Amino acid sequence: MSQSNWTIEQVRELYHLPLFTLLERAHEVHRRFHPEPEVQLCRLLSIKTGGCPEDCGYCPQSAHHETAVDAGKLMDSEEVMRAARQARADGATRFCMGAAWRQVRDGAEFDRVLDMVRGVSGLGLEVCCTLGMLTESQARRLAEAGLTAYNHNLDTSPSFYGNIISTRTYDDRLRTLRHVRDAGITVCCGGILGMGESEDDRVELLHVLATMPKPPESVPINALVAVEGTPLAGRPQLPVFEFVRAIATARILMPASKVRLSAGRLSLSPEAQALCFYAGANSIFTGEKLLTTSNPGTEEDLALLRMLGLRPEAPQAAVSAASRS
Ligand code: SAM
Ligand code: DTB
Ligand code: SF4
Repeated sequence: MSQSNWTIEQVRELYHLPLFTLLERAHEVHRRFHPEPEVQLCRLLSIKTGGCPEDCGYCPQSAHHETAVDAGKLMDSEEVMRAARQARADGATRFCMGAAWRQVRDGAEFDRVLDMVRGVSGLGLEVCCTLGMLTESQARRLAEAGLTAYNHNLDTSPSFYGNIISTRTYDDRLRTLRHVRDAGITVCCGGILGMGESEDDRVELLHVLATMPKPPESVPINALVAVEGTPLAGRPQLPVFEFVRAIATARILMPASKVRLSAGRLSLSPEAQALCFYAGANSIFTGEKLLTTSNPGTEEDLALLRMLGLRPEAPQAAVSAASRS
């Protein structure tokens, strides 16, 4: 899919349609592009936790905030492989490794991450990493190691961004995303809703995502997990219908992408999650932990999908062939 020419007015109009009109349109697009009643299960692992020099206002891993998260070292590769095998056994088809780094530094630790990418890819899983900013050559090395996707979120609109993060700019984010794209790695890029942004900020974020030279193949939509000790602790939850509107709009704007109902599901009822799936969400993280915060358990999620007549997405044919070797 190449660059789309949605205008900001068109996106705003979609977002503000009567809810059922928006849902109908989104669901129709969803059925056309994703005819199977499937939801991809992904698993997250924090391979390097806490002590991050960035000051992202939502993040429990920032060294700028006093939270219950302690800084740790880069995990051992064998331990990572154990977690990836468990994820595959639990039905996940994508494994995402996160590090609380501002940017990747060349050296022994990056070499170990490259080994982890090779190892997880060898299990037949899609492999995603989120490691902070990347140079062109680092993106190339990740691609060579077999990385499927790189997650790097824009988080919010360009105008609201400065209220949340001061240690890097929107343009820094866009630069890394370009490096990822140029290296031939698929892009995973989305945002967080419920940080105090306006409806128009949500519209702007969706517009930026949808009008990139090529839209992200994967769009994670996170509901803020308001963690104690972060500047956003105590923030009231976003009304569910705002969240659903953002998912439906994302589905219409980026029809072929995976829209991922990401962090914050513990604060969404089964009914709210069902609406999100109807609106076009077709992926979740499973397992009791995201990176540092809690998430519904796998059994609970499988029961919810069953109840809704949805099923976990099966591994792709090529991927399952790799996993038999
Ligand atoms: N340090 C890397 C970076 O910022 O790109 C990777 C890890 S970072 C934790 C990955 C993403 O998690 C962030 O971009 C943000 O969108 C999301 N995230 C972090 N804390 C969150 C929270 N409390 N609630 C919702 N999403 C959160
Ligand atoms: C994304 O957009 N959401 C995931 C993934 N990308 C890396 C991370 C959510 C993290 C939630 C807070 C935590 O558990 O620390
Ligand atoms: Fe660091 Fe990423 Fe958390 Fe920001 S979101 S503080 S860059 S780990």
